[in-house]
Amino acid sequence: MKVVRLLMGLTLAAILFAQCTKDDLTDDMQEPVLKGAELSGMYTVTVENVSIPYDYFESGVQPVPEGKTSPGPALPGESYQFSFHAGPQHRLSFGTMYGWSNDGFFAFGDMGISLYNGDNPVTGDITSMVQLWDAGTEVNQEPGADNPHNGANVTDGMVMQMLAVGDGFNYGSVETNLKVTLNYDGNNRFTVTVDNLEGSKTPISPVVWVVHYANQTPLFTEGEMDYGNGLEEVAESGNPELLASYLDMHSGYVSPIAPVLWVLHNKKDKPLFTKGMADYNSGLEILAETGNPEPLYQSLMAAGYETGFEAMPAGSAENGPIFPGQKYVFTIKGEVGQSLSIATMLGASNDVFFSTGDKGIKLSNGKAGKDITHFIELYDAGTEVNEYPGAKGPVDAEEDGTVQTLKDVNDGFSWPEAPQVIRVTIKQNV
Ligand SMILES: [Ca+2]
Ligand SMILES: [Ca+2]
Ligand SMILES: [Ca+2]
Ligand SMILES: [Ca+2]
Repeated sequence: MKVVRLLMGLTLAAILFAQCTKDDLTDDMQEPVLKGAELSGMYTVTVENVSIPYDYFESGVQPVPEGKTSPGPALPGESYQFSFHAGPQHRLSFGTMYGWSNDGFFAFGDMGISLYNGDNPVTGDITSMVQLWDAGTEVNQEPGADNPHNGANVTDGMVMQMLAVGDGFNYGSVETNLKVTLNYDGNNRFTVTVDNLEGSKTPISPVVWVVHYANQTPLFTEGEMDYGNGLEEVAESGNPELLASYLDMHSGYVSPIAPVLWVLHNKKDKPLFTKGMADYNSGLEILAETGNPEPLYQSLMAAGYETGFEAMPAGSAENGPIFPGQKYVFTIKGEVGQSLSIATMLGASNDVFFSTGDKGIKLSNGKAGKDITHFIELYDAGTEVNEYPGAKGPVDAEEDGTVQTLKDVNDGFSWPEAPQVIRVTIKQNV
């Protein structure tokens, strides 16, 4: 589903770009819109984060037991395996039905588990972090293959640990039924194996999983009613579809945009970088790797440029990056014919930044706001090795590269297109 949506998004973007080439738009920008207007003035620039604000990072379902070719339960002696990406800021939650129960499921605590211990990925046997839960959506009956599982529907029950329910039935301990192992594959990728042990008392259902953030309870909240997003179906029938599609709709890459640096210059100058050449070592590396524009700003000031940066989101009293729905608004004093370059870090990256390119864009007359997003591209500073988008690990690796568009880097990752994250408009104040 997500693949389809992503492809649709890319197709749409391709169509939009196909309608006008960069040169057409540059020509248009050079055309004075207001004949006879003042040839200098203030411009207001607005930089917005237009990303879709997904709640979670990644999600999925593994419906096929290892070694099988079609979806189905994992019987005793069988297992499920699934892989995902995560950084130190992420947590993992999953759910799988205790098949021979009415509404029992195995899961971590409601906030999931951390995947890093300081700088080190967590690996090994994590079975002790798994518990058996009662979804609170069906009256319990004796677990087991030969017992009826036609308990009455419950509409006001709470999700609780089975141990706390105290129904008197013997489900076996988690350790006698399951073994859950976490493996680190490198490059921010983990693989989880859920072994349904030979001596297990029950089959288990396809595993639904989600990689999320701290303080989120994506599958359930202990002591509260089921959310109605599909966990009831997982816990009562082992059907993962509803929950998996809900999580899929709410999972994806989201990045903040860092404070925006701007500089005015002559059209022949390339004050920020030269495409295809190493970073000038005047502050772009810091901007691209940490989001801090100040060292680059200081260098440009020292070199005599008209420059500045905006670090305070509109309507906020504190400096910080802009998240989806937020924007920076700032004013620059420029002259028609001067070039404007901007640079701002794509927050959830190693050294990727948005820029108008090494030549910048030409300021023109016109009090109507112009959307200049089509001049903005994502660049890689060539100073830190890229990692899986949004799952940056704790250790950084120096990169001895050149500044180039992210497209030209070809790092094999699927990054967003610039207009999926940023919108930049400029308006001349008359
Ligand atoms: Ca129950
Ligand atoms: Ca029910
Ligand atoms: Ca570096
Ligand atoms: Ca890089």
